[in-house]
Amino acid sequence: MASRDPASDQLVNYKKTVGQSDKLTTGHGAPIDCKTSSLTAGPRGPILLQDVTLIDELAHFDRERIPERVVHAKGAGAFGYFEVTHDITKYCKASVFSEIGKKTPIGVRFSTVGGESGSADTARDPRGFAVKFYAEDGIWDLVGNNTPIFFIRDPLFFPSFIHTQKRNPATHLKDPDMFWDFITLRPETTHQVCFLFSDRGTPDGYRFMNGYGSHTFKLVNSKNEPVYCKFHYKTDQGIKNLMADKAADLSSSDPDYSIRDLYNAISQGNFPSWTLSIQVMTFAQAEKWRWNPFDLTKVWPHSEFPLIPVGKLVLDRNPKNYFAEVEQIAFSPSHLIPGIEPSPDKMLQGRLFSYADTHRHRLGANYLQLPVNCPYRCAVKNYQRDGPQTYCNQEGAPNYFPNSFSGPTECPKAALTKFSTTGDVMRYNADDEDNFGQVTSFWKKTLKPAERERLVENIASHLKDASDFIQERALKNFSQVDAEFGKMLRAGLSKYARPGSKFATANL
Ligand code: HDE
Repeated sequence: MASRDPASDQLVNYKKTVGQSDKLTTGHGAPIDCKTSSLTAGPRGPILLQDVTLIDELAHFDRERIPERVVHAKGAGAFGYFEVTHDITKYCKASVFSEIGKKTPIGVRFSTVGGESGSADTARDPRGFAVKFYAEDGIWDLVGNNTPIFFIRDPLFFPSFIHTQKRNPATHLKDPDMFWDFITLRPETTHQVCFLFSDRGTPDGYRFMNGYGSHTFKLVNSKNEPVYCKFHYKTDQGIKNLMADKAADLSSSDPDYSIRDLYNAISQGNFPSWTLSIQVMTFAQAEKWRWNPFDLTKVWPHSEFPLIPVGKLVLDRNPKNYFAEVEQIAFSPSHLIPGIEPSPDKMLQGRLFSYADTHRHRLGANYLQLPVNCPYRCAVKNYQRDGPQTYCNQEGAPNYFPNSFSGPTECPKAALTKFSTTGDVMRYNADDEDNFGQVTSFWKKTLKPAERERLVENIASHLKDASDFIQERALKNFSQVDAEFGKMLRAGLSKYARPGSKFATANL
């Protein structure tokens, strides 16, 4: 037989590893005599209620699906380790960085964002890149994307923004008006939109892209001195993107392209890795910086805040079971360990709430007891008890605090660093912050001429389906990035113009 890739041979290899079949049992472990016929009264007769085998089978099947993630529903996962290569203890006391050579087990899930769990892997979309560190003192989740920035800077917009990327409530179709209406009404999206419609919007699978923690975090050292920080995880495989036509072809010929690529690479011992670095900004620098250091629509230029290398993320194990280890893996920016703290970034603050909330809905109140989520390198000791699917209920330990019976006690050393904040409480409008300055330098300095042309073409071929007035508004925004950008986009749109559209007669 012609040789196939490891993903295709998964069952063949399973058989080789396992050898003989085990005995078939019910969910309660009793042997099953027959798996081919229901229990009936006579050969054509009705089924008996006492056919426990059938009922067990159907009832379990009826409950196989859990809600898919409201965003990032389609994904691939793998496991491995993080190894420290450089000492950053002067910035951070977190256990994962404590000494060069130290290894911490990790779990990673890559994803697309807007599509459902059956959607195509090569869609133009940001990619999720979430890393779970199973540290000695708890779980640290770095729930990042393949982009250093995001579309919005206030979490109040997030549900609306996501609605515009999903389906129209009446037609159940993706809707270019919804998509471009929101984007053009909120010009702070322009930076991320340019990233998304550039070549990096369609990475060649998950191995050839970078990851970014994106937000500003706070690192704290053993003297409790804080600095602000951003995390970058750069691919050691090099960046590889798919051109738009290839990505579109793969959407139909191999919609699971990225999952397959990751699984096969790891199976073949070709372990992908990423170099983790940080950027550091002192509190004094943050106060004087020309941009808001907590604005997620902005990068910190490397020329001002150089990358400081920290270590390597290596993926060397495929999941043994996708549902158990990937569908049920639950990341949250609120899963932090001593030494890593949130900054005032409003988007991060919103996310600190949202993730554990969605996990309680999607996986249940005890989602942290699932093997893939539990902090297995340390013991969980607290006063939470019971609830659905309780597995570790802390035996006979007291379930109230304070108590006189050796229940767990506080660790004052784990306190967050003190910080002061002042200001009038109100809803601050951040519309007028600079929405275009960094995009202009992306357009002029980062992109090469051919890349600019592809960016314009990728936008035009999508924007063309929106209403004319929305296309006009988009042109106005992109022209503020650079007049040439606006001109090229107008020309691009006129190529696709619908008969009667004002772009058909555009004055070029
Ligand atoms: Fe997420 N996001 N997000 N997000 N996000 C989710 O959590 C949310 C944001 C990211 O592989 C959800 O478990 C809000 C930025 C990744 O399991 C949900 C806001 C970044 C994943 C959620 C953001 C991300 C998610 C859906 C604005 C990059 C997949 C299911 C304040 C820095 C993780 C789930 C995985 C998933 C909320 C914005 C990355 C609903 C409210 C910015 C990689 O909780």
